[in-house]
Amino acid sequence: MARIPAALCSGALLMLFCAMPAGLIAAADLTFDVRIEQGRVPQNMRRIRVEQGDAVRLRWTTDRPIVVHLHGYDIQKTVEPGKATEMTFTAHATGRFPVEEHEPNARGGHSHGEAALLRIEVHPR
Ligand SMILES: [Cu+2]
Repeated sequence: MARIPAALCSGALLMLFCAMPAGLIAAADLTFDVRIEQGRVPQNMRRIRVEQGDAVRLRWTTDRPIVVHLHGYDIQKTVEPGKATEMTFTAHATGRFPVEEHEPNARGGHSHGEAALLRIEVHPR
């Protein structure tokens, strides 16, 4: 597990913290409000950056019913107009994880929209 670099660990008060895995003391609770309009997310929300161990909450709203799927973490939610729908997870796995729209198809499976709604980047701590 990642530890805080020793250079940052001067002083007796920090000793206790520095003995702990960095993820335990620095993880953040992060909430992102994501508005979908006509199946798209505003440009400035298409890349969400978090750090490993963060508790992440996405609060989705939409102007039409839509099914969103966070790949990798494999969380799927149906979002309806008029109420926020939450998607929560702890960012254990690092990497880039797209959230895509799921569209039912004729064979009873699903397909994805042409582009990801957004990507979540989980950076190593
Ligand atoms: Cu999917």
